[in-house]
Amino acid sequence: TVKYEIRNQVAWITLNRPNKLNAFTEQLNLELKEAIKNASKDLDVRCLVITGEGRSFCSGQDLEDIPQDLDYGEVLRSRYNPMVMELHKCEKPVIAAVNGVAAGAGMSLALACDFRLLSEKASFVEAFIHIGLVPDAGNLYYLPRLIGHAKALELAVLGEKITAKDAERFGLVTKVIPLEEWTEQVTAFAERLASMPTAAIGLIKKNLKSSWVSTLEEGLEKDAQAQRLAGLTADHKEGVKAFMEKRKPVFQGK
Ligand code: LHQ
Repeated sequence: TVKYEIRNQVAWITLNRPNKLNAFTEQLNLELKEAIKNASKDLDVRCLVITGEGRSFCSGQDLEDIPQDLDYGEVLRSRYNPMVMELHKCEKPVIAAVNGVAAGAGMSLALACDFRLLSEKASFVEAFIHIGLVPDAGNLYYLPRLIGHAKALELAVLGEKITAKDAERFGLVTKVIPLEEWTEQVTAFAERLASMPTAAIGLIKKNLKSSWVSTLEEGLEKDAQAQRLAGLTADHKEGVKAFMEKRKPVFQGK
């Protein structure tokens, strides 16, 4: 239910249940988690792209496949939370290439990624409220951090369809891409990230996340620790050397 391909140091992870708009089953949760884990540790991968097959990104939990033997808390703990944590731990840039609707936990998945590229026809739906549930899988953690408390509350409670344009307006997306340029632009963006100083990107991700729970003093110390590591990389040496030689740097991701 997940396609996994590596091209030019980019891991392409495609949710593949198009007839159900790529709704989550236990199998899909598991395969996605494994794909993220594999890409995170594969030395040949320097960027991850998560996207959906067909006309949708992901429609959230498959409502025909809600397990009867577990309460929802356990469904989240056993199937969704490990997947979100795998993304959280990933030290490489992760792009959600939102090709169509991202609803419920499908929206949560996109929020947990570092970049959101949206096709013109993509949309977000906080579908949970329409079936009397609450946003889960990290949705209420990421959303206020991305767009602020007031807007997060509005979206989560009202559950209205958020068009790509709306999402762009309130800062939820990196870029909205015209349909005819979709594959080309997503590929170019992913390959650009894959050619950047990967270790430094990992350190930026780590320190940005911890900034939410750090004092300034702690943050300054984390800057120092991260810069010590970044300063020891071959990519840093190459960056300075290329600058001096007035040429484009060639980074190796370490
Ligand atoms: C679907 C689904 C779907 C099954 C489309 N399931 N078939 C919850 C519970 C417990 C624990 C864990 O956590 C969660 C987390 C959650 O994610 S809760 C939220 C679950 N998701 C939803 O409530 C979204 C339900 N889907 C929709 O609201 C719409 O389908 C959206 C807005 C996604 C797309 O609308 P349309 O573009 O109009 O497409 P459609 O509704 O016609 O759907 C196409 C087909 O896909 C249709 O089947 P059919 O046989 O009629 O062609 C849908 O039944 C099926 N489908 N989402 N989540």
